[in-house]
Amino acid sequence: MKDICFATNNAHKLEEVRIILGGRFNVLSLKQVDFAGELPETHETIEENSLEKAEYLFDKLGIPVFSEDSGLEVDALNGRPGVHTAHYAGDRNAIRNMDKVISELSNESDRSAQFRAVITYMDESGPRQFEGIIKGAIAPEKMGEDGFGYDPIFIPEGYDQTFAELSAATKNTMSHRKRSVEKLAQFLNSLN
Ligand code: ITT
Repeated sequence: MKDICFATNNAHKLEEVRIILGGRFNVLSLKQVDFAGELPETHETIEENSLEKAEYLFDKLGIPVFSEDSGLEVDALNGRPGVHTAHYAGDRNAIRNMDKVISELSNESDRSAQFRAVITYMDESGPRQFEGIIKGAIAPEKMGEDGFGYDPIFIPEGYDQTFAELSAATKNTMSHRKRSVEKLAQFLNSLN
C-alpha cells in the first residue's frame, strides 16, 4: 500500500481522512514521520495556505505528502470567515468562533454558506490541488455534540440537522473533505 504523509496538526481531519480512504492508502501522521514543528500558513487564501503546507513538508521529508486547508464561507459575510476560519474569534476556540458567526448573522435572512477544502498533493513532480465543497446553511444556534470545529452550526443542503447531529458516517458521505479526498484518491490511483 502506498505511504503518504498528511501534513496536518488537526487530529479530527486525520481521523476523517483515514476513514474516508478506508485503507486504500497508508496515511502517515506527522508524528509517525517524526515531524513535530508547526506548519506555515502565512497567506490570505485557502489555496495558497494549502500549497504552502505541502511544499514545506515535502521539502523537509522528501516523500509524497498532502495537506488540506479548509474553511467556512458564509455568503452574507462576503465569504468570511474563509481563510481565517480556524481562529475567527481570535484563537482556536470553536465555541467562540461559532458564536461570532451566529452573532454576525443575527439580522440576516440569508444564512447560506459552504465548507470548502483544498488538498495539495506534492511529490517530486510538483503540486496538484483538489477542491471539495459542501453547500448548506448556518443554523440559528449550536446544535449537536459530534464532529469538530463549526459542525454544530452547519446544516448541509438537503438535511435539517447539523453535521454535529448527523452521524460521522453520514457527514463522511458528503463533506468537503470527502469530496476533495476522493479526487486525491482518484489521482493517486491514476499514478500506478
Ligand atoms: P492544519 O492546518 O494543521 O491542517 P487547522 O485546524 O489549522 O489544521 P485549517 O487552517 O485548514 O486547519 O483550518 C480549518 C478550520 O475550519 C478548522 O480548524 C475548523 O475550525 C474548520 N473546519 C474545517 N473543516 C471542518 C469540518 O469538517 N467541520 C467543522 N469545522 C471544520
